[in-house]
Amino acid sequence: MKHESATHSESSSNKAILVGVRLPGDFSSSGISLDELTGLATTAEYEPVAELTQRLTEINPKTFLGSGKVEELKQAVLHHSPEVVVFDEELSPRQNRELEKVLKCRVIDRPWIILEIFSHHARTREAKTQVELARLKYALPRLAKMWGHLSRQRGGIGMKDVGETQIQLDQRMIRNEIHKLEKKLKQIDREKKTQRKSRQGTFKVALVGYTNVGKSSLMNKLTGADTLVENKLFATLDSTVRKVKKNFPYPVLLSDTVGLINKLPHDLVASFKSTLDEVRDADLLIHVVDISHPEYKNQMQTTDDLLIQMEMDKIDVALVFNKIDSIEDIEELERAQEKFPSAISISCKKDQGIDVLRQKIITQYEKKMSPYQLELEHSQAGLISQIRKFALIVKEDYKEDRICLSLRLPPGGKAKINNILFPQETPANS
Ligand SMILES: Nc1nc2c(ncn2[C@@H]2O[C@H](COP(=O)(O)OP(=O)(O)OP(=O)(O)O)[C@@H](O)[C@H]2O)c(=O)[nH]1
Ligand SMILES: [Mg+2]
Repeated sequence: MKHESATHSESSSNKAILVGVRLPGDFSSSGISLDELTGLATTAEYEPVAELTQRLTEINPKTFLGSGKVEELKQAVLHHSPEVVVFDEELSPRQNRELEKVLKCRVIDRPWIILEIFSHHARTREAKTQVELARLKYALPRLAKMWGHLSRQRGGIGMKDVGETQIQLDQRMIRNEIHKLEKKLKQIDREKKTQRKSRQGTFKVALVGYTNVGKSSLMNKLTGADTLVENKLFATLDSTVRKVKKNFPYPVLLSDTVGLINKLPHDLVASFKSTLDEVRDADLLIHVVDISHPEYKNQMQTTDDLLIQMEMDKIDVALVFNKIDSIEDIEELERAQEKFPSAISISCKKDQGIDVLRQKIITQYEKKMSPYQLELEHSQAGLISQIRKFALIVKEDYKEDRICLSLRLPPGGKAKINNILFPQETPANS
């Protein structure tokens, strides 16, 4: 896996021991891979120093792992004196507490490390509110334990903004805080709804996919924008929407958004509703896959599953295989292309296949357009330039008493025509 390694040369205080398991009922023969957890840990600025894996026949309700493995883990903790032990699964509050007691070391699980990363990467009011809400919801049932976590303010990432005051908060106050954040999000939601309404009548394309597959890179390629691209998990947390006109016969709204990952904390998905609504509103999804990644099939499956969970599986999808420049096994690419013949293979890095993808977007757009006949007075001829901004004018027929236009309109185009013809009849902020 390609991740930036954290630089902790001067300090070893961020050392982490990673723990992965194969859950009961999972009979796959492949080894237990901690590559992704390593990526999450390094992105969260920990330095993985040891790994421990176990196939579980049953989950111990008290300590998650069997007693022998817990003992082994205890020895590893004594040996390495890490800052944290990170589990690749979600632990129950009880398991988390017990493990900390036995190991005498801070224990965090996969949802928490994802929340730490989100918290660190959140920039906008919306993202910050969403992450804070998810963090508090996660913390609530774990309160006794979280006091310890929240008070131990590690330098570097995550918990800083939780602050001293929260240590004194009781459950009721956290509930109040959750309530406040939910209200704030509702307000943000309303604002975004108004924004989305104003975009009616323009074809909307949303980039979706696993984290780090190259969504923002593709956004930049298609728009000429400079959205943050980083070899980091969850570099993007917000939705960026841009109007693309260059090389398209009519403007397209393209949105880049937060990446997905396996075992995404449930509260986080729920909290990111307003960010993800940008995707829900799209006419076409571009599902970007990093075809050079050894786990690309699982990543595709996770993305498909999450799209279903988020009720976005009814939207048309164009599949894109990115990073073909760094693929090692060319036969694997051929197999993938055979299995998904409509997929478009591209490389953002080498600028390959982008034109083919652009053409595909145009084809999909045109498929969604419906024919429409419009008659205008000659005095309304000035409106044609406004109509041309979003509709395809197939024919302009200047008759003696009127102008007859044969149009092809995108979804929402009729409402937009009405807005242009009768601007005063549409309330501005409804
Ligand atoms: N080799 C290669 N690397 C690429 C390509 N496209 C993107 N990358 C790299 O992949 C990494 C992730 O790219 P991003 O565009 O930030 O990916 P993302 O899907 O937006 O990631 P998140 O926002 O973190 O979910 C960066 O290091 C990019 O330079 C490509 O075509 N080939
Ligand atoms: Mg991104």
